[in-house]
Amino acid sequence: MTFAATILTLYPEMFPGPLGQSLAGRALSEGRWSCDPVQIRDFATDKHRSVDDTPAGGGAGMVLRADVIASAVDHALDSQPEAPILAMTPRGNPLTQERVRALAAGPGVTILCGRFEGFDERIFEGRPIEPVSIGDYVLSGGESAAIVLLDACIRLLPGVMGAASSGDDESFETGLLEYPHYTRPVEWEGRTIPEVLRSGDHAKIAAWRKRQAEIDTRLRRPDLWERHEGARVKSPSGAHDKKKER
Ligand code: 6GU
Repeated sequence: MTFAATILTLYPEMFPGPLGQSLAGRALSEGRWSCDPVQIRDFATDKHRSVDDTPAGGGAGMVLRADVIASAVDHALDSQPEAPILAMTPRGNPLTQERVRALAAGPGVTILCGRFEGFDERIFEGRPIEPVSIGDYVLSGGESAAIVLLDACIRLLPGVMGAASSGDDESFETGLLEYPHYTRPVEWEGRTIPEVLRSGDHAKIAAWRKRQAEIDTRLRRPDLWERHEGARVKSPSGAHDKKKER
C-alpha cells in the first residue's frame, strides 16, 4: 500500500526536496509513498493567473484567494477523496506525534501550503480542511512545514525503518523526551560514557535511562512534564501511582 501525498503549492519544485534523500528518498523509490506536487496557480481563472489579493480591512501582505484555493482542493478531493486535507499555517492546531501516527496509518494526505499572510478564512468553512502548525515560530511558507510533516509520517510507514521505528522509548511515544545516547570512544575530550551504560546490567541501565528522561523533560519541557505528572495521582503513602482509568 502506498501512502499518497498530494501537495498544493505555488512552489511545486520544492518537492520532494530533502524527502528525495536518505530514508524517505529510499522509501519513495521503493513505492512506499508517492509525492504529487500540484501548482495552485493552475487553478487561477483571471488573465493574470492571480492567486492572492490585498487583505480586507487593510494591513500588510497578501491573502490567498478562497476561490482559487477551493478549486485546487476540489481537484485533490476528486483524485484522492479518502485523504485528509491539512492546511499548513502558524495559526493551525499544533502537530503531535499522535496525529502523525494516525496520518501514517491512513491512505495519505493532501497538504495545502500557504505563502503570504495566509488563506482567506472562508476555505475552512464548508470543506473538511484542518489547519495545522508545526510550532510557535513563523516560516516564510507552508512548504518547509509540509516537508516536516511528511518526514514524520514517512518514517513510520511499514518497511521504512527497521527495529528503531517500533521505538516505544522514542521521544513523545512515552510522553517524555528520550534518554541521552552515547557511543565510542569511551573517553572523549576528558569526558567518559556513564559507567552504568558499560555495566551490562540491563535493569540498572533501564532505570538510569528512565531517570535521565525524567530529568531532561522536567528541565527542557516543563509543559510535557506537567502533562506526564498530571496523568498520575498521589497515593496516601505519598508514592506516585498511575491514575485509575475512569
Ligand atoms: Cl504550518 N506554516 C508557516 N508558514 N509557519 C509556521 C507553520 C506553518 N508552523 C509554524 N510556523
